[in-house]
Amino acid sequence: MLATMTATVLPEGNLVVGDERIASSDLGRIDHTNPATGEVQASIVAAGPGEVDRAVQAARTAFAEWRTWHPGERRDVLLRLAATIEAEGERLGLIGSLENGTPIAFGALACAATPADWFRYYAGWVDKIEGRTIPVYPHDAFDFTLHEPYGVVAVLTAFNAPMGFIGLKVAAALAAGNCVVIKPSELAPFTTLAFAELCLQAGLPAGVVNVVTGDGRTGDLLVRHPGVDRITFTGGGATARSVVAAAAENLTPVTLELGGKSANLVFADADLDNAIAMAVQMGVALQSGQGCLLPTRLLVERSVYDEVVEAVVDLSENIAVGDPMDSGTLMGPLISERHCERVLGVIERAKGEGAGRLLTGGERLGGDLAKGYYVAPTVFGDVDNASALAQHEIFGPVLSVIPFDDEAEALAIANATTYGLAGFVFTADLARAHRVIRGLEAGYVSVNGFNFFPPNAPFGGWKQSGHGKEGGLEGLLEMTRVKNAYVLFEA
Ligand code: TXE
Repeated sequence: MLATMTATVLPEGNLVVGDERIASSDLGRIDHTNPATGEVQASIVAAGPGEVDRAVQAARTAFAEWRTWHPGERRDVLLRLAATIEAEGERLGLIGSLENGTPIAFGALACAATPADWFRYYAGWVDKIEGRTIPVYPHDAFDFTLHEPYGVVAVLTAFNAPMGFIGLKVAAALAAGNCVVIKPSELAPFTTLAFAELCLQAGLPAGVVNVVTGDGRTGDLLVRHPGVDRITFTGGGATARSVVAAAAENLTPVTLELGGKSANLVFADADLDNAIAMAVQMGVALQSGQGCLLPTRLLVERSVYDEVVEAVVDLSENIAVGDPMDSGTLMGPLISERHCERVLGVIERAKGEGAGRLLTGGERLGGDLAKGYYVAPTVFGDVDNASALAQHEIFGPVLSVIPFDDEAEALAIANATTYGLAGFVFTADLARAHRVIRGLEAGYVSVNGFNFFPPNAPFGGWKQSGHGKEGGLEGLLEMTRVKNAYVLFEA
């Protein structure tokens, strides 16, 4: 049944270049494995130099016309695209569950409703990209600024939320008048391919959105292409270093949205039930821990530490782990065998080094889940913040709990990391909340809750979590270049 459904639901895995579909390349094809079953279910083209060049040329050709569209028309076609994505929510959610194990309960939200929201929001900006007039002298001169599109934007995305990244990156790029070449992760390419078809269906001209699938080789070819005017990358730090080095060849500007090891500070005066529920939902279960901004370090004030740890362990042991196609599943598999083994290796090393006390989990799940890439919800207590367990992003369902005695110590622990993506705070003390907001070295801080990627707010990391913003006016301006013009007509 699953095989039949997969065959009918997953796109064929061919490149979308202009209005062409390319089914082969010199680099061959790459198999795709369903992470819940461990079975090969489809394949994608690995785009080579020729295909990447054709995609960049298609974007360049389309750009000449796309940038001259009346703003109202560009706004309207992006609104149509948002509606088209939303109408396909169930199918996109299904594809998402098959490609990266996102639980179907969240599929339509993650793969359709959220990206559609971002396209509606940025459609609203199209006719409001305003510049400034600059006071100049003599008075018969005129000076002003323009925000112009870059042209061809290369969009490289990670496996864990491909449609989310399309919302964060492509909506702003198109609203600003750019065209895009998207290179999704080879581990989750299919929702992006489905998106490209929906763009044509909604009336975007061929070439405005192009998709070249493949692995790092294809990504590297795209980043190095001299026809690419701007790059926006979401992924890991190691890959980001390769991307920046390759982009340096043409001095192509790059936005980097990278990993994190975000701290979640729970003070004794907080609503502890709320804090505990959030700590487990976001620090262990969500996306099986495969999320960049997830609060994977739980810092708890010592006076409530034992109470919170006991409740966190109990809640973690009751997370509904299972088949992502089952509507009751809260946590699905990790993305691949290799990643699953990597996470289990981190857990074993942490146990061996005495980085903390393993309180629950730590093992690969068997039984009905043995064929998939499942790691049990895992919690370590009394973790040494200097340990690899606390310092390095694991990208799995592994929570490190650390006690603190006072606000200054909590901030020192939270900031003692090379990352700076997000910070979370639970407290009833408003003054303390504002002190901690200012004290955290992170691009995003959330107090007593979490506002799930609203399109009107800027998201992006500090330090080695990257630079650049996605969302809000900041995200739009990232996709434009400023031109200053001075005009003088002798009277
Ligand atoms: O990333 P990878 P993954 C981060 C998360 C974690 C990582 C996991 O923290 O570190 O992403 O995602 C392509 N030249 N974020 O494993 O391996 C590759 O094919 C050019 C942060 O997918 O870095 C894929 O398309 N491209 C994020 C993309 O790069 C190359 C939220 C990323 O791959 C390449 C979610 C190369 N040499 C996850 N090698 C945030 N901050 O928003 C690979 N690629």
